[in-house]
Amino acid sequence: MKDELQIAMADLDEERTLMLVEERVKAGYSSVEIIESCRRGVEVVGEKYSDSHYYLSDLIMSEEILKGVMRILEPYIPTNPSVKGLSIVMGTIEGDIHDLGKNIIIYLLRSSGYQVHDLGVDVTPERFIQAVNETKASILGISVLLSFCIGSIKKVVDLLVDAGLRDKVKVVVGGYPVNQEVKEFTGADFYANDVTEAMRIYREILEIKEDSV
Ligand code: B12
Repeated sequence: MKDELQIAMADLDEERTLMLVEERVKAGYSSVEIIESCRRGVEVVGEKYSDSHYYLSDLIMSEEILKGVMRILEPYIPTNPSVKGLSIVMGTIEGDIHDLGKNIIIYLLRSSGYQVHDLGVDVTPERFIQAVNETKASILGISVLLSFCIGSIKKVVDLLVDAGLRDKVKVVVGGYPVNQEVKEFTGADFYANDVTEAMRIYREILEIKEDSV
């Protein structure tokens, strides 16, 4: 079935994308479903960029449209009282400045009640460890879009082991190139390359934490 929202996003048709988002909100679609359609649209933008049908400016345009989508969705993201106070450190790994996906996940987590410490982009493995120490976070989320930066995530996990923190922190990696192989290579606990799976994982971690109390 053709997804009109995905197509509008892929065509970089801002007006139509935002109109369809408004329509879907009114029709009762969840924020996660709407974001997922948009993400698939941006994926097509990336493919068109790779095929030289789109330019770098088009990638930047997709970012602008996605920000507009998030502005519409923000008031509709449901809160979950049981997550109050659970602390998460998030950042994009060293060498990588992609942050759209990370920011979407942060939006959703904060709106759900999680306390998220956003380290931004191009974050060194040492900075991640420092932040976990400072905040006593129990979840570390690392975003990666550039395949050649995946090695630095393994370094983060190794440093957590060296610091004696590995048992205290669940590591979640996310982004376009992550898969089971990346999870195993880096030593992470979970991986997600779409918003539905990402939010399922955070719920699962929450349940594990509640069971262990
Ligand atoms: C937009 C974009 C850009 C924008 C980024 C703007 C920004 N502020 O982020 C700009 C123009 C700056 C850019 C630059 C570059 N880009 Co770029 N970019 C993209 C593009 C088209 C979309 C990425 C995106 O934002 N998708 C939408 C979001 C919503 O999806 P997402 O990131 O996957 O996030 C979702 C999930 O993965 C997950 N998630 C993400 N992070 C996390 C974290 C956690 C903890 C969890 C749980 C989940 C999670 O949830 C999100 C919500 O659904 C992709 C193509 C693609 N298919 O991904 C290329 C792509 C990632 N870029 C690429 C490249 C090569 C570059 C450049 C090197 C280009 C250049 N020649 O200069 C530079 C890199 C600069 C750098 N050092 O980082 C390649 C990477 C190839 C590779 N495998 O290594 C891609 C795949 C394009 C391609 N096909 O060639 N890019």
